[in-house]
Amino acid sequence: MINNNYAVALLVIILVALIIGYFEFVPKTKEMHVQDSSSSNYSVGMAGHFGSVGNYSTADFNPDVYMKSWNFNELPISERKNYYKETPLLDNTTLREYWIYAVDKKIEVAPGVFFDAWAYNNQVPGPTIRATQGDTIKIYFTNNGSKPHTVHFHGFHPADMDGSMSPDFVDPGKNFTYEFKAEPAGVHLFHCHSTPLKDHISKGLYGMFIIDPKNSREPANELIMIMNAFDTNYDGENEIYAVNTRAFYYLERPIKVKKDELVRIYIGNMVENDPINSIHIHGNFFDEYRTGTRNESDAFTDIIELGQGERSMLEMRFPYSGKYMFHAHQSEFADKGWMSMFEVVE
Ligand SMILES: [Cu+2]
Repeated sequence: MINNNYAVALLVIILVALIIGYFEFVPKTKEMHVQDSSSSNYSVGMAGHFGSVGNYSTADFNPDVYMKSWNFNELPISERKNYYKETPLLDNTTLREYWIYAVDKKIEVAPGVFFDAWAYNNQVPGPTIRATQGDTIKIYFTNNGSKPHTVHFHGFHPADMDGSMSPDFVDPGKNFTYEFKAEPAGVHLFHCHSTPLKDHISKGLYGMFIIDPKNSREPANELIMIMNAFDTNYDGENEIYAVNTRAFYYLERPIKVKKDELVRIYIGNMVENDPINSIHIHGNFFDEYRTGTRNESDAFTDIIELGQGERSMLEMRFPYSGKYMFHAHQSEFADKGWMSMFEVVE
């Protein structure tokens, strides 16, 4: 009899514990493991759980590789020649030819969160194009996507190379060749200029365009960063913010730099739906060269703000080893993915 009472009491305790456990645990689990792009609770779950944000289920885009690549130099030679060719010219400049295509592509912007993007060469941001001032750039553009697209470059070029007016729109299945001289030296961008422009940019059709000055810059650990964001539920607001597409990616995998080495960041802002973005670096200050067009530093600071389409070149040396955050100083953006880390090593 006593044994039966004990058994019943034990059963009741176990049941109560299970019920409490369910309500305590399950809602948190749902926040941390969103599997579709319709939930706007994603960031709420992520912000407080820095240790669990690195498990991307696809490996088709690597922000570490993107950050340090240009002119398809991340590819083996046999594959690279399908997208890039350089030819020395008699005037000591270089002809640089690129094969760029647009495509509809599902991309993973946070672990398990997918976004129906439009992408150049299967990636967001598109491949970085880099030349020296005075070089000739030729872009063989093919539109393999479902909407009319273009490639519009910042910098000097003739009007018919601007890729912005409706006669310039390249229909699906068609192609166009852009040709111009790389001018002026600096940190620029390229992006689709088809309409509605807001859609074509926020869907992911943009990339970095770097023009090095004729007298090359001091060697540095160079990092390419495009601040971007994704409206995953199409409500006109962004649910995910990042540098180089993947939320919290560099927080989980800190960017390694050496103590005292020169670090140079080429950064641009392509965030839609928010008028301004920023980058703030902990434990250090940097020289800012706005648009990278002049040799004199425009500011010595630890934060800059950039409107959409703006970009900058930042140079710094870390005096101490250790881990240092860098992130948007708009706290909401930081909580929703635009939070990253440097690891300074001896
Ligand atoms: Cu477009």
